[in-house]
Amino acid sequence: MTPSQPLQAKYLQEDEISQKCRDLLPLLPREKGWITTSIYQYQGFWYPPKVLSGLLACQDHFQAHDTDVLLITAPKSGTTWLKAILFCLLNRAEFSGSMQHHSLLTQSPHNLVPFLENGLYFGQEIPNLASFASPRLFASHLPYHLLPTSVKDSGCKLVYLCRNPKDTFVSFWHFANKMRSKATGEMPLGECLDAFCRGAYPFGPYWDHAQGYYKASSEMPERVFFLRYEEMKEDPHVHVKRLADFLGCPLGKQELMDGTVDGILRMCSFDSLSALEVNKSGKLSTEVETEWFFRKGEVGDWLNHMSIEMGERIDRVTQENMHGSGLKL
Ligand code: PAP
Repeated sequence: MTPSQPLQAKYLQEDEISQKCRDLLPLLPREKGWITTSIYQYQGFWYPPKVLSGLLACQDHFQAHDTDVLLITAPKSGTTWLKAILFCLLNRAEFSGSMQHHSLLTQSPHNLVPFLENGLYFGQEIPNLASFASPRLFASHLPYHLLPTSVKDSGCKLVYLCRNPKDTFVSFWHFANKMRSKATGEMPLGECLDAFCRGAYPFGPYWDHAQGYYKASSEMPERVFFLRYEEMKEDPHVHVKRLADFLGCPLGKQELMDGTVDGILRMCSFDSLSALEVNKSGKLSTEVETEWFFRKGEVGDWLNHMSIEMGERIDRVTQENMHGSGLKL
């Protein structure tokens, strides 16, 4: 890739989409994208073309198993962190006693817990998932109503992580600017804020995304676990234990005393993960640099980038779009 070529020319290439997606695009509402030239609205949510292609392939081909665990997030809600924690929880027997040879030391959480529409089903070929051991752990940014039918029909478990919309927005804006090449330049924050408030950014609208899973978790608490980034930050021990219970692998008496939870949280902390070589200088198959997933990892960083008025605007639009769901963000 030459320095003057926008990164998106290699990532999210529009000419690599499926014929099904290609036929669909002209029929869909279109907006300017933050990373790709355009994003398209499909069944109420917005996607870059290649992600839409992955979504359609995933809906057509992904067969969920009853034992699967899916981590679902809107982008920039703390996906990388929860991927690491869930991987540790579900594979803790393998690494009991010593974290020295833990897979997280040498592999990105995004490789250990791959995305569906945004990863495994991203290319032209239907992936072979036979090598994934049970319980399989995947991630997705898909809204609830667009999950593959097999996910809803199976007994698989969904963990949904959401984050304060103002921090989510600021995190996404930073990430989008990294994804854009120097030649394309930064997106003005105000322009992105307008789009965010209209819901027109990848996997938006934010509030519809969160509400879909909040409703599902209220109706099926044994299948859908609703968690907030901020509460994980405040009391991670409590929520790791709740997660283990939900996933059907509760922490035993011995584990509760021998520092297992401390070990997992230390391993998955922002400081530990971001200091690892694989997360400092690695690249995912999508060309995304692993260090872009680690910026600050703090609650309330939006105040360093937006005015109070801008924050109030996000609060107002979030409030207006809550439709009396009972969800407070
Ligand atoms: P994705 O949805 O595109 O996969 P995601 O991991 O949700 O990305 O977004 C990265 C955010 O999670 C960053 O937030 P920030 O921009 O506000 O800093 C990143 O710093 C944060 N993050 C990554 N790892 C951790 C961690 N171990 N603990 C807490 N926050 C983290």
